[in-house]
Amino acid sequence: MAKTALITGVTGQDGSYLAELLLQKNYTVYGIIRRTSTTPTERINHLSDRLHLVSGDLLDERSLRQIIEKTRPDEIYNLAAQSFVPESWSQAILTGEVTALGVTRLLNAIMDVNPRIRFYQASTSEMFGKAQCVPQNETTPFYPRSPYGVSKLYGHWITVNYRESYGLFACSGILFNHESPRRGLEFLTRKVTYAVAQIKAGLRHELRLGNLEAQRDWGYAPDYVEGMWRMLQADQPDDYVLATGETHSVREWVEKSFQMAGLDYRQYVKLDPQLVRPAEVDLLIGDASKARKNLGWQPSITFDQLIQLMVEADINLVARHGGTALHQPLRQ
Ligand code: NDP
Ligand code: GDR
Repeated sequence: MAKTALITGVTGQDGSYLAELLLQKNYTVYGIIRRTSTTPTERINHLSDRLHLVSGDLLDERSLRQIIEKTRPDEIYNLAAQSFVPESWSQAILTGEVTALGVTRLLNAIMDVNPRIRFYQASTSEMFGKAQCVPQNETTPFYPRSPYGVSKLYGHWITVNYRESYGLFACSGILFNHESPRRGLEFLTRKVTYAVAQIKAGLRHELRLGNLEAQRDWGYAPDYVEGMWRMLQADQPDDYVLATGETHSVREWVEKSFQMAGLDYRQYVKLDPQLVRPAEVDLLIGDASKARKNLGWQPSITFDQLIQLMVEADINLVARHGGTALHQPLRQ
C-alpha cells in the first residue's frame, strides 16, 4: 500500500528534494508550512499539484498533534530548524525553542497520536564542533561550538532517548554539509556561487567573506535526502553519519568557484571581520562507512562536480533574471 509521509521544513533545501523523492516513490506527501508574512515556497512551487501543505509550527505542539491526527503519516521527517549558524548567536533562545525543543514537541505529538510512526531527525556534523578526532563517525564525542550546534545536540539525544525509553522507530541522521542550487543564499557555498555569477555578469565587483581556512565535508543535497529515506526503511532504527569522506577549505571552494567562471578570486574577495564567528568549527570530515554498509548509501558526485553544477546553475539564473534574481538575505 502507498505510504504517507509528513515533512517539517518542506520549504527548505532538503525538504524540497525529499518531497520530490517521496512523490517519485508514490508516497502521499504532506509538508508543514508555517505562517509568515511572506510565503517562501519558491523551492516547492513546481510540486504544488501533488504536495499537500498544512499549516503548523514547531513552536506549537497542539498544531503538530492536530496535523498528525489529520494526515496519519507512516513516516515523519523533521527537517525544520533555525539552521543558520551565525543567527544562532543573535537568536539563541529562538534557536533553542525551534531546533532543540521543537524536536520534543514533535516526538510528544507522535507519542500521543501514533507511536508506530517512523521518525527521522535532521542532526548535524555541527554537533562534533571542536572535533575530538578525525574523521568523525557515530562514536565520536560531541563538542558543539554554537547555540545551533548545542540545540541540535539536544535534538539528537532526545531522539535517542525516546527511542530507548518508548521503543519509537526514531533515527538521527548526522549529516555533514550538503549543498545544491537550492541552498539558501546566506550559506557559504551558495553565497559564493551566486556572487560569482553576478560578478561574471558585471552586476557586482566584490564578495565579502569571513574565515577562509575552515574545512568542511561538502556533499550534494539530493544524495543526502535519499539517505534519510533509507534510514526509515531499515529493519531497526539507528543513527547514521552521511558524508563524502573528503574535506576542503572554504578558500578552496572560493578559488574553484571563481576559476570555473574564468575569474581570479583574489581580485574580488574581501575579508570582513564581522563575518568571522565568535567560535568556529575548524575541521569536519565524516566517515559514512556504517551507512555504506547497512544502507548501501554513497555520495554520487565529486567536490569539483558539485561546484561546477552550482556555478552553472547560478550563471543561468542570473542570465535569466539579471540583477533582480533573488533577494539577498539580511544576514550572511
Ligand atoms: P533550510 O534552512 O533550507 O530549511 C529550514 C526549514 O525549517 C525551512 O523550511 C523553514 O521554514 C523551517 N522552519 C524554521 N523554523 C520553523 C518553525 N518554527 N516551524 C516550522 N518550520 C520551521 O535547511 P536545510 O534544508 O538546509 O536543512 C534541513 C535540516 O537539516 C535543518 O534542520 C538543518 O539544520 C539540518 N541540517 C542541514 C545540513 C545542510 O548541510 N543543509 C546538514 C546537517 C543538518 P521557512 O521557509 O518558513 O523559513
Ligand atoms: P555551516 O555552513 O556553518 O557549516 O552550517 P556555512 O555555509 O554557513 O559556513 C561554512 C563555513 O564557511 C565559513 N565562512 C562563511 N560562512 C557564511 N555563511 N558566510 C560567509 O561569509 C563566510 N565566510 C566564511 C564559516 O565560518 C564556516 O566555517 C551548515 C548549515 O547548513 C547547518 O544547518 C548544518 O547543520 C551544517 O552546515 C552541517
